[in-house]
Amino acid sequence: MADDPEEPAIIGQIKDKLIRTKEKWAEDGRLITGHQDAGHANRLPPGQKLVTNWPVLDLGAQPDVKPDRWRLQILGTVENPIVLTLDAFKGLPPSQFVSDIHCVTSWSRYDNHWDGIAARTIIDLVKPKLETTHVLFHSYDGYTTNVKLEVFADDDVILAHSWEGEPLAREHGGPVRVVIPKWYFWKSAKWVTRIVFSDHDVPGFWETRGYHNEGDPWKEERYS
Ligand SMILES: Nc1nc2c(c(=O)[nH]1)N[C@H]1C(S)=C(S)[C@@H](COP(=O)(O)O)O[C@H]1N2
Ligand SMILES: [Mo]
Repeated sequence: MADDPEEPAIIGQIKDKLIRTKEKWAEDGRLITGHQDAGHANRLPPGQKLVTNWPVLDLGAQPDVKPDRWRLQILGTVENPIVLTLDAFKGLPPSQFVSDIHCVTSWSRYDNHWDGIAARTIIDLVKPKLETTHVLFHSYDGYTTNVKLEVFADDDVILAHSWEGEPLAREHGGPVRVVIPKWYFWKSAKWVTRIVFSDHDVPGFWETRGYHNEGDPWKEERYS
């Protein structure tokens, strides 16, 4: 429905050329060093470069989601599907985590301070049914990305509304984004609006365009 504020229709404005370039990188296996660091001997995963700024990556649209219009729908194979307003979301028990960012385009950024609601808190709230194996995130720009339930349930995963003590900026996914620190950053959906629990895997935006289905930076799971 075009006039449904919860149903993003921005996907038509996305940067098709940029997406084609990244698909081509995936085809060519660009940035793959072939060196693994499964034991995390180094803090910086193979092929990554440390940055101190915070680059912005998107599909060409940065949805302007007003806090009072923001909704988070959590549905699928759960006992308690729920729709949260931003106030209700922020009323859940809070968590704070510090984590490193590793982007597949080869930059990493250390020690990011996040405030928000832990994935574990969300999981306790909605209670995934036994058959649940995967989670798919949907964003206001039409972006999607998928992870296994166990990846979402990891104890460092957060739905962040603040970074370095300030509300998360619009270009970085505010009001609320997902942060999955152990995976490349494309798995961390910005402007998240829907979390669908499922008994099967549904590949997301980049996962259907040549990116790896998992995304472990220590194994260089960049492309499929
Ligand atoms: N909704 C949405 N989430 C997204 C993306 C996007 O285009 N749309 N890009 C992904 C990619 S590829 C990366 S590297 C990070 C970038 O986050 P940043 O702009 O805050 O650095 O967001 C991820 N989440
Ligand atoms: Mo990325």
